[in-house]
Amino acid sequence: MRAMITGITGQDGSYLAEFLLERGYEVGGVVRRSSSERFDRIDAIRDSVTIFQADIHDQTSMISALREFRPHELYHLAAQSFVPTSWAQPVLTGEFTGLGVTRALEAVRQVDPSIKFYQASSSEMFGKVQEIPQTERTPFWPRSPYGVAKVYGHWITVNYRESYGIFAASGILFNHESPRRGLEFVTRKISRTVAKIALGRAEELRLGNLDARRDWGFAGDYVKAMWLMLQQDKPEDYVIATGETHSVREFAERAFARVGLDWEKYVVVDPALYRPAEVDQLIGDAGKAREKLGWTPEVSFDELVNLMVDADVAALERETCES
Ligand code: NAP
Ligand code: F7E
Repeated sequence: MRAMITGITGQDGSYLAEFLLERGYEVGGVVRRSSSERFDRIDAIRDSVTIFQADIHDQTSMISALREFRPHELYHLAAQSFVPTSWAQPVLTGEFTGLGVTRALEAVRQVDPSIKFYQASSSEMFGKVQEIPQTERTPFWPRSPYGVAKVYGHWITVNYRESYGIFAASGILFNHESPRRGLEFVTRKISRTVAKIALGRAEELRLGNLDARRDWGFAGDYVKAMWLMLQQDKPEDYVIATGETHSVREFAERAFARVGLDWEKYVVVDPALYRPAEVDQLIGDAGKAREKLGWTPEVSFDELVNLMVDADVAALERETCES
């Protein structure tokens, strides 16, 4: 089996590539050209995957990559994925995160409509939540240009399924984190800064809205759900979540506790980090995924916080030894 991943250099792309390689897949990765290559997340598997230079902004390059690699499955993960940037660059976010999905689907339609397609939909589509917990049937009310673009990506995936019979499935994934999470996202910002404070290299942690609540899981668990969706007889959409919600404050409290510190002594609230419109609380019901895919998350909230803090402490200590 051959699988192609757009966004292979990102958090999820790197875990998914490892997961597929372990199952004997040949893996191709779409990487856009930039002045400096950023392959750190896939360093360990760099020689086991085939890299194709393409950009989801460029239809021709997507078609060429598929023509050359001829995958059986395409996991479309590439996107502008940081919510605050979507207010700073709303048009670019619409292009990459929204229309990029159409370009990926068009490439499938034109090259080989039997390629199975996975779309990385998001709990940000629920935004101002219309029911608690959120399921596949909960109406969307996105609260950022990112969320709006993801709603477009979600519906164009459904539309290509209905229009052309493409095996296109959308995973509505709630927040999932790991030591490979980008440093700008709140969980990694917390784990990294806590590690720095514990090692005497920082004095405070500046955060925005401490009351925001998220359903946080471990990325390694979530990529398995992506694969399971493409192994079913019929393409469908699934919510992937833990079913627990925690506040940013709780995440910070646990992270500081892991290194034996009191969070209240170090966290500074910075109103500049508040968002123009906030998603106050998310909690998903992954009952359908449990029943139909046999999927359940394995890493708990406490384990997630601990493993992220431990990884950042270890990484900083390694950096010290090397310098
Ligand atoms: P991420 O770490 O930000 O990775 C995004 C990837 O997309 C990177 O490899 C990036 O490449 C690539 N990319 C961005 N623009 C591109 C372009 N124009 N052409 C080609 N590649 C481009 O995101 P992630 O956390 O792994 O998330 C993966 C997907 O799931 C995203 O679509 C995200 O929106 C969605 N999602 C994430 C979560 C979550 O909690 N993590 C939840 C729901 C949905 P560079 O290295 O070149 O920047
Ligand atoms: O924010 C609050 C912030 O940036 C989480 C993306 O993967 O998950 C992610 O989107 C919450 C928000 O993730 C800071 O206001 C407080 O309420 O870690 P985040 P996100 O916006 O939930 C979804 C599912 C995706 O699809 C996205 O691609 O934390 N918060 N203080 C802060 N957030 C950040 N980043 N930085 C702070 O200092």
